[in-house]
Amino acid sequence: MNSTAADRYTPLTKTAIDVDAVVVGAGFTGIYMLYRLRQGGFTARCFDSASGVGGTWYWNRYPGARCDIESMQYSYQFSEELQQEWRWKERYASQPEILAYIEHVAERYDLNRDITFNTRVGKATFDEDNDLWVIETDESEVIRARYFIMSVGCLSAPIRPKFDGENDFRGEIYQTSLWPKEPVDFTGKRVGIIGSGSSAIQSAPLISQEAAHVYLYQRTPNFVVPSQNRPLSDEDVDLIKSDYKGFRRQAYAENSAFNFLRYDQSVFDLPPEERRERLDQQWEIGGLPFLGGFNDILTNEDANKEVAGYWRDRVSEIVKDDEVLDRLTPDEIFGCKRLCAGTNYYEMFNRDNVTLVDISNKGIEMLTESGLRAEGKDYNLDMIIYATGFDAMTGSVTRIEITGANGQTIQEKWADGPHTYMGLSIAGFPNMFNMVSAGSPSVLATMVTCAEQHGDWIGDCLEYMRANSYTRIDATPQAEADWDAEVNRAADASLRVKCDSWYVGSNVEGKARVFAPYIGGWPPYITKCMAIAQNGYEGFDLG
Ligand code: N01
Repeated sequence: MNSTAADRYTPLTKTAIDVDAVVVGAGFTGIYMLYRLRQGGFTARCFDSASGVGGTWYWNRYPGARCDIESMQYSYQFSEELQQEWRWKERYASQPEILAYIEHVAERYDLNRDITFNTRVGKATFDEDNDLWVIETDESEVIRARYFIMSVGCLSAPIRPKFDGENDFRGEIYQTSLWPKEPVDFTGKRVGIIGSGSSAIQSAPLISQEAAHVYLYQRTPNFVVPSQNRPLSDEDVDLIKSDYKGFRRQAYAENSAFNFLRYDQSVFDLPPEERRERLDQQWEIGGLPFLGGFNDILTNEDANKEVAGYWRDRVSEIVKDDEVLDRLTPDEIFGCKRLCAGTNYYEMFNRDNVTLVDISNKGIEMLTESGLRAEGKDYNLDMIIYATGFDAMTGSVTRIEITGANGQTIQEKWADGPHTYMGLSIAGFPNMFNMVSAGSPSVLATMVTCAEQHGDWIGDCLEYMRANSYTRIDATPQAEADWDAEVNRAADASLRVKCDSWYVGSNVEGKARVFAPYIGGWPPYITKCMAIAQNGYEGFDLG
């Protein structure tokens, strides 16, 4: 019988570790963690299955991929030199620009030398006798580390639904979240795009400019507002750079950890005409900040309906065909799913070479040799693109075989949804940290800001452990239960729990329905994180 790498491993003494920490994932979060560990004098190795840094921004190379948080905020703030020297080109950065930025940071701080690329961490087991993690890679390497740090991303476990006849299709198949590095030629091709989330919304308008025909297969429509992306002028950049620290400080005071024009007024505080003017103004600002027009869009259903009505008016000015407009109109709470920021999305449906196919009844039935069958009709296609989303928040953690104390696996622990203490720690999984994921503001805050705050908190914690000669830290079940209750309380106060979305995991069959990120706001979250540290890591058992 073949022995596994773990069988060959013999538990060693407490000091016999290969590195202090193993970090999984080399996106924004992982590379900051690596930097922070090095600053603290810890040895570390980072692993990533990609051939370079970037995480989400490495894989999602599809045409039009772009961030929905402004570039001058979606960037690191730990170094004044770094934030002063980098010049963002657009209000919302494109994938190539963000990837170039991450590569620049990795090179500038010489981080690549501790990253092993093209290597996936498949298994991690806590060794209770020695307070360390035994980590195995798909390259059969076994590493013993005191700390195991997950920085695997919230939207990094792509979903590709299985359809009958998949192997019969003779054309090209792509997936937005696993897009190739080589350019894809759409010229003269009939392209089928499955899905109508952000990835489809960003890519379809560009693809339709080259393709002979685009068929967009939509099961559920989404609310899209114009991103109002534009090049950043020197004046835009200089204004922020003249007091970047102050600008970041203001962002820290926001629930979402980013700066935007926000009004502390109800929809019903303004008479209809002024309400409309406010919404017009927000429409011109565009993107996620559109939601800043009023403070009750996501808490009051009547306020929400008003805004949804406004959205419909604006989109009806764009889409010429009323039937298409009806199909594009969601029947749900505005902004319940993550609001999509688009460029020429609705305009695209006025083109002769674009067809919106409603698949809300039977869905995609099968792939065929020459295309696919949906809603009883055959479509001839040269290319099929899956824009079908992710097993978000937890999928990138649970696809690794992680076994904590007492032999409990992460799959068992999270069978009924994620349980965490501050999102950072999971009771029963000592010396493991989970960054920018379930239980923390993560996707509801600026991810890069969250990555730095988590990296600093973990770095400080490890320094505290070292200074006090502790080798083991584990969240108490009570602290975790209290935090779970707070995560749920905050979610229940928002309309966002009311619809199906990847926030609640409903896009994955069989997944427990739990609103995974912490929606209680950035300031209360970081205040609690600081208090925990100041009180000697309250809520943790240290040993
Ligand atoms: O994924 P999604 P996404 N048959 O889950 C459909 C971030 N992001 O990659 O809604 C047919 O939103 C599914 O239909 P339905 C951002 O946070 C950001 O587009 O389940 N269709 C849906 O339409 C975003 O929210 C940007 O009925 C199927 C689509 O696939 C998140 O990533 C850009 C299907 C999936 O939409 C996810 O966005 C891109 C099936 N079997 C991504 N299965 C920015 O703008 C699924 N679908 C920053």
